[in-house]
Amino acid sequence: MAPPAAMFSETATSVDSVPLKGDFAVKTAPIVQKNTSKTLAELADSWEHDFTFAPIRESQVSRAMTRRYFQDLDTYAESDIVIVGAGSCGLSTAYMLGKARPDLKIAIIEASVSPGGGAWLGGQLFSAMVMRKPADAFLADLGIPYDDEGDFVVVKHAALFTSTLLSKVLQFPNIKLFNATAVEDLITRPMPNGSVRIAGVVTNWTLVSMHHDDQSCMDPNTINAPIVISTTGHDGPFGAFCVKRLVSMQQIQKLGGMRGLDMNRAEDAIVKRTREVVPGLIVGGMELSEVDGANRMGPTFGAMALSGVKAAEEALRVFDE
Ligand code: 48N
Repeated sequence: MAPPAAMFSETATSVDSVPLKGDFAVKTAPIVQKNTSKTLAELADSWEHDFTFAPIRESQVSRAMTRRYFQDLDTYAESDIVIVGAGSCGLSTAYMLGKARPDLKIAIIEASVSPGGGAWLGGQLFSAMVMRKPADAFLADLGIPYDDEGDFVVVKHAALFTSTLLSKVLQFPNIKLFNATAVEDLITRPMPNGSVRIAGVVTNWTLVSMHHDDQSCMDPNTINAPIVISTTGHDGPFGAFCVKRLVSMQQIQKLGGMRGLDMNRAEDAIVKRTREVVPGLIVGGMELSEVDGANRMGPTFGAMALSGVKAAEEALRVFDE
């Protein structure tokens, strides 16, 4: 049966004869791809000759993307662990968990389109990244080269750190990154003593979350998880989100508020105090400075990496309890 002409553009090309899936499935002879996969060297000889991409129909691209995205939303609707924030601490946490527990389903929710937070590019006026020892152990584990300056090491560009870490995290089959997606609330369950335990997150596309005041509020998506690890940093439009929400839910009295810059005090405090702040919610990275009133450390990132290592340990301790 010839497909209805209306479906195809007037200038039907070989692309339009590509079989369509679904309601418009049309039986046509399989397209014999002139260009089966070639080596780059072979391609170099083809530009002026027979170079062409394999045919596609736009709907195939959309279906390839949306099928996977909505399958992921379905798969991770029940997660084992949710990490809020894909900055240096959140990604370090995910890396440690991905290595330790390939059996756990881990969802990372990142409000920005681009992951990395302050360690990507935005948080650094100067591109080289300093980490004080012993955080060089984390860089060595990742296989990231650095200059050894004695008490500290220097990665030549923060993007080398973040892109290497991000690449490793995204290659774990049990980890899914939902970027451009904001956690806009927490799922709670009542505890016997009248407090609550955190049992997941409420998410929306970030642009929707940012327009609650001028658009009708779009009903959110939810992810159930016994453990949420919040690493939402200390500033920015969504900074310290989860701990601020704990205050507004009256689960913690008030925030300590981040103190002035003192590298030596700040980095030890952040790593040592990475912990489960309320049942089901572990806080790490600079979000913690808002809870405890820790100092800030400025452009040194060892505490973010090691807070992530500790947050992963805390999550597995709670998970295996
Ligand atoms: O990089 P950040 O802000 O947070 P950390 O804790 O991973 O790293 C902090 C570090 O970059 C510093 O601040 C350095 C060390 N400087 C310290 C200083 O003294 O100035 O990453 C947080 C990520 C960001 O990518 C946000 O977009 C994201 O979390 N985020 C959220 N994602 C989803 N839902 C939310 N509600 C949300 N809030 C923040």
